[in-house]
Amino acid sequence: MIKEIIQLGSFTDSQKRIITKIINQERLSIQEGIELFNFDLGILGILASYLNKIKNRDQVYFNKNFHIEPTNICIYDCTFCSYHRKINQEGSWEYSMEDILKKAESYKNTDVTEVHIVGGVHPNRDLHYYGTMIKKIKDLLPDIHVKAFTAVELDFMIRKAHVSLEEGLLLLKDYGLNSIPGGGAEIFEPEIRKQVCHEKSTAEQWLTIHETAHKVGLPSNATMLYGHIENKQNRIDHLDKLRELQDRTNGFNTFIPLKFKKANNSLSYIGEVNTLEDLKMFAVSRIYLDNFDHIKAYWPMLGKDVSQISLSFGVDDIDGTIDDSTKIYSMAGAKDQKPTMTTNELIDLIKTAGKKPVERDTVYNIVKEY
Ligand code: V47
Ligand code: SF4
Repeated sequence: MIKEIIQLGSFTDSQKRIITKIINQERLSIQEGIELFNFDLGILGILASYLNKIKNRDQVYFNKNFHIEPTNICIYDCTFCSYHRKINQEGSWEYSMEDILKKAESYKNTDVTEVHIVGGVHPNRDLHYYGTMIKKIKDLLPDIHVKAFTAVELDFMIRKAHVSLEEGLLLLKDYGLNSIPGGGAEIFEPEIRKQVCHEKSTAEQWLTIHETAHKVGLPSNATMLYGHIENKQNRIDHLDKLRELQDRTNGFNTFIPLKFKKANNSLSYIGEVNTLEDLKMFAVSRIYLDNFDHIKAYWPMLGKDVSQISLSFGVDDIDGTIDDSTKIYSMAGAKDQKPTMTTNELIDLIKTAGKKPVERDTVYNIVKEY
């Protein structure tokens, strides 16, 4: 196998060593991770697919989900974000509890398994407000999995309630929180973080919140915002911190590389990276994060076509049906302005890529194989 792959191109000695390590499933160093970006895309695809096949065979996961975005009012001002507004600013929204429960109620007697709740960091809403929201949603939809609040939202709401991080997470768990989404991680490198989200929770805080969540029995996802002002070293350093935490807790379900989308934000002038770079990012993530079972391509951000192609670059999950319930990416210029996929569309997308569609719940229990 190693020989066959090496015969496919002309590689430096160092690249040959890296290929050999990957095929033998040995862990790559930070330096080797950075070097991966210099590989030909086709070879990266082969290597990432090889590792993905060992972990997931030909299975590609999706779920039936919807989002609730209670507000886009946010105390922060991340430069990449097209979504946030100040109180009373044009384009702001703040749904009432009644609106939110009406939305949840519309999923009664459906086979949706997950609600993903995420929004701006509202100055006046605290842990008990959001906890009550979760509890009332669970009263309406007792079997739904509530994946809610980025570490940045949690950081604020828990501090506002004057309880410790662990107490805050346990309180939310008691209200019905089941897991934590991966947002707010952006890029951990302090200098870059200062330029893209200087006010909000630090990298250390993000990592501590996820570590504590894992400790109290709340699994979570991890993300990285790529394709803005960060460099390759920053990306691998970020992955390395996630890999290190996963070694200690094994609490991450999946890693989601989030591509910077340029419309309507202060970083628009940078533009967006091309598809080749997206595919490299997915393949490198699959190769470097040897202790993550799953790599997700979030189709509302990436588009359906590129998400489908990513299945040949180490990706084994494309998120879910969404049902036109999120605005984060449409406001940043994503192609699908009303993101929705029926189950049949998801199945078809996966099957045409030569893979096996598997409906999962949030924590990767199999719901149905197609
Ligand atoms: O933290 C905001 C990102 C995140 C832009 O856990 C942007 O399953 C690109 O975390 N361009 C929130 N990205 C969303 C998120 C998420 C999404 C899908 C699935 C899961 C999961 C989590 O959205 C933010 C930020 O990194 N974001 N604006 C933008 N212009
Ligand atoms: Fe607020 Fe999140 Fe947007 Fe930052 S990314 S401004 S924290 S909504």
